[in-house]
Amino acid sequence: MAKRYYITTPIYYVNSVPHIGTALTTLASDVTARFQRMRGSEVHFLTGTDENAIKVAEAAQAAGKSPQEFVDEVSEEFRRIWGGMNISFDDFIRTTEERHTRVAQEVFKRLQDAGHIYLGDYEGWYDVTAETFYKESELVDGKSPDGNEVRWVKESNYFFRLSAFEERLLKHIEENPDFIIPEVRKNEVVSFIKQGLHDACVTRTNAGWGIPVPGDDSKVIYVWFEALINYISAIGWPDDGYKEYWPADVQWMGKDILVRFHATLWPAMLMGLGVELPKTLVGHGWMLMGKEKISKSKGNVVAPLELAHDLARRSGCAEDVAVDAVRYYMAASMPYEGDETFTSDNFDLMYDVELVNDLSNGIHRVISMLNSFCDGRIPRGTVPASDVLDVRDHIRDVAKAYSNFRLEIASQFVIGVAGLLNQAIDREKPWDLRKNDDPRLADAMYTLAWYVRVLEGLVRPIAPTLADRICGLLRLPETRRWDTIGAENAIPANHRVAKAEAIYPRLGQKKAKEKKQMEQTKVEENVISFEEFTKVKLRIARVLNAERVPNTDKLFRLELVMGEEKRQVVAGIAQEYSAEDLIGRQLVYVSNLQPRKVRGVESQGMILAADGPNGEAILIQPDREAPDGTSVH
Ligand code: ME8
Repeated sequence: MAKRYYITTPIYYVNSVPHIGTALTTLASDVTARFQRMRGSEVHFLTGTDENAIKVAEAAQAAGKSPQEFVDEVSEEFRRIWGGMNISFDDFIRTTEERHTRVAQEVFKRLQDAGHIYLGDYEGWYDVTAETFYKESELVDGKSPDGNEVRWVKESNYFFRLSAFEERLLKHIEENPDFIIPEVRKNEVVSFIKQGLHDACVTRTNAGWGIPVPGDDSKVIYVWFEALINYISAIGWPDDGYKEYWPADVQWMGKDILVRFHATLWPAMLMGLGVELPKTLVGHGWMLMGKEKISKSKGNVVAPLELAHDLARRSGCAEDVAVDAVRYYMAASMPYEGDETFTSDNFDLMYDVELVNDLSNGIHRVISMLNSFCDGRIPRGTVPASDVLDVRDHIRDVAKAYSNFRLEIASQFVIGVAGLLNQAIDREKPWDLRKNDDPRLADAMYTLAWYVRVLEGLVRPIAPTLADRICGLLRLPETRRWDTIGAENAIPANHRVAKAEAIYPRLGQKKAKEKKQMEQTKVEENVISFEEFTKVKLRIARVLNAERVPNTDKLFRLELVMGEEKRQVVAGIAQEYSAEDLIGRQLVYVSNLQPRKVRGVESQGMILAADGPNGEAILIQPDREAPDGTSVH
């Protein structure tokens, strides 16, 4: 049997349930798995829960439950949430399972027999939150480098001779450029190893929870040491069958657990066992809230399914596609080298601009036109060669980004294709062709339907339910194989489509509708105080330059001047205004809005526009010229 494409996530501590930080790694792994399956790989996707930690036992005690009862419940909750997020894992390992404890003990024994583990005395600081040992010199103001409380531990313990692996680790990293990505993380690992590795303490006193050291019941195996083993215990190591999966093709994780654990301790353990190293370790950045990492210990968590549920409630989209909006948001804002900040405004903006305007509206327009101009059928036609070439370029770029674990880039290209679809609609103007009984209508509508089909395939790894919904509109089976995306004959002749349906209704529209209803029923509006209003700084700004944001349908990057100061904003007004219309014009600008990224471009504020009757933007301009930078009240 061909070797499987083996993908792993970290196994999560069961001291609380998943939030969008933990979900980020799992989603990244799921997108990789779904893409590789479409590529024709036999995928094996493993996730699971890390249940033997001291903090898990402490959380159980706090909940008034026995540790086993507690881990059973929380682990089940992880499964439920991953199910709700449509995570397509093939196996779920729990470190309290016999298949794991047996292998963890076997690994310990083999390393001990080979002389890699010895008995010694441990005295030092222990961070229970991160389950990590620290040297005195590593503490910052008496706390761990991450700011967690530490406690002094003095025990006789077993040590793993990590120091003996320095040279081999450095050599492996150097010879295998894809072993650790991104590059910045690799550099961190290399400098960490070069500072000198200390032997790792790999046991703790047995306090009644954990995997006992073989032959010494007074100790349990240090939770990190045995947790890492899950990646091979789940695939049946040491039985030969494990080679069907191992080495893992990609091990996804956040940067917090890469340097000390996955890129040093773990490969050294494998070297000691004589087992091959994983092919690639990806250590992505963090999702922040404000300036802090989203984390259960900080208590600033956002639960992924609640975010989806809330979106469904506010926008009116179905719950299952709301989950895909969250999946899309995570993929599109995947922090690769740096970190990303979660705000609900960013989430809403991404939803309205990318999913509603670009994707859902484009598809809706095509299906509506097929219904009204072509009797609900896709006529036989030909796609212009230039569209085929353009789209194939995009398909290649999306595939490259998925293969290189760059989800944020893949999402940009996918939405870029939605942009091309909208441009094709505006270029073909099927409504004119129809009015003039022009026979070119068949080619035009076939081309547009072909774009929708392409989008369905490209977006599938990120948003499988959304892709199914698109298939429902096209009445075509799902695209299973990547290499069929963009085939020109992908749609049977005179194929009948479904009635049009807006998959993602606009949040803005819903708000506008609600507002109208409120006015009609004379419900009192939320009032704000004068002080609250004055917090918003409005100023007159002049447009110095206007450039289209590449691969978007509606976005301009505007350079604004206000006296001495220059700012840039991204504004969705390209369908209503051209660059010539805009340059030199004075506008009203909100100058103290938190900057945010729109399609990779920083938007430092917002310009004011009214919502026209069809949702179009109508810019607000001063009645006569005022000096640039003048305050507006
Ligand atoms: O560390 N942003 O488990 P854990 C991005 N059990 N990713 C985040 C994140 C955030 N704000 N918060 C969490 C453990 N993560 C160990 C792993 S593996 C053998 C043992 C993600 O429950 C990120 O992948 O603390 C991080 O590495 C992982 O969740 C930590 O999960």
